Amino acid sequence: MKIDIIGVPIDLGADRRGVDMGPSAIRYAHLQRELHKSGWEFNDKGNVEVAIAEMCSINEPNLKYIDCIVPMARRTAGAVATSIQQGNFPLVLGGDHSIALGSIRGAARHNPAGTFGKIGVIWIDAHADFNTAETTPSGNIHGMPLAALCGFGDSRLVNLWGGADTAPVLDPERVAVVGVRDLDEGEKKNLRKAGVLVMGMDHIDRVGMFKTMEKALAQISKNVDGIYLSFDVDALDPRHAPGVGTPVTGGLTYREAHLACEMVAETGKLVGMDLVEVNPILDVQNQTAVLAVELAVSALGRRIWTES
Ligand SMILES: [Mn+2]
Repeated sequence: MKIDIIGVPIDLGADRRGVDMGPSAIRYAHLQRELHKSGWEFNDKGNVEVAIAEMCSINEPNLKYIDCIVPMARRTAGAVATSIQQGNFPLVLGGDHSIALGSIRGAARHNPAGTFGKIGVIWIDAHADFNTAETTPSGNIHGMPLAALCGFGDSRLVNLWGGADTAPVLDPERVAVVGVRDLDEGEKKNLRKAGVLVMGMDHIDRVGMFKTMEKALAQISKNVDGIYLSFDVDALDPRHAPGVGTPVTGGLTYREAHLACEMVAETGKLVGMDLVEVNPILDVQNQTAVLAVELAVSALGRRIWTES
């Protein structure tokens, strides 16, 4: 397996500037060296072309910068689809979480069955990103990608192309959100309606990360051709990940985050991964980007000790 590194330097989906520098920060945190140490081959594909805020305008306050986000998502979907078609593993570096509109669409569209709805998703995040234009308190599109992938929300986000690909990308019953602790009221209703499995911090407190991930993986890997991991680093407690735009206290510990990634790797079904919301402007000595690199290698299968 060869890893394709794909950067998507976009901050238009978020309130805070700075996550557009996430791909640079993650590369600077020795991503290539760490992949090499584990013996994986990789290709850095560079960055997907994205507009900057000064080139775009907020025409719709409930869908800020949608006119610039949709083309970014289309390009990202194309890059990820190409990677998977070539038998490679796309490692997609954000950027804010709106990049998942493209990355997961690209992965689902070109799964081995060639149809939508055949991949399961583990979405590790402090938030569920399940708002629509109607429920969003901020208008920021990085709070909407998972809803759109499940078929909820504005048709331009649900269906980037129009035309034939009108079915939702994901079956919501093959989606689990892990680590959440900050949900909006309308978003909760959307999640219930969709039937997404929500494993909040309260659940992790009670049963632990191991059982939480066992349940999540069991649910989302039924009848799927692959699993996609979308990892928002704000899932971690801000003690470990200070460099994020929307920190929420009470998050995952360092080891809980690694355990989740290791368990995803053990399924042997992982087809691609996002690492999003690293904000070097708010970070301390690039430690959040270093953490992102460590989580990626865990998800790819590096172990502290493996008996052979
Ligand atoms: Mn997110």
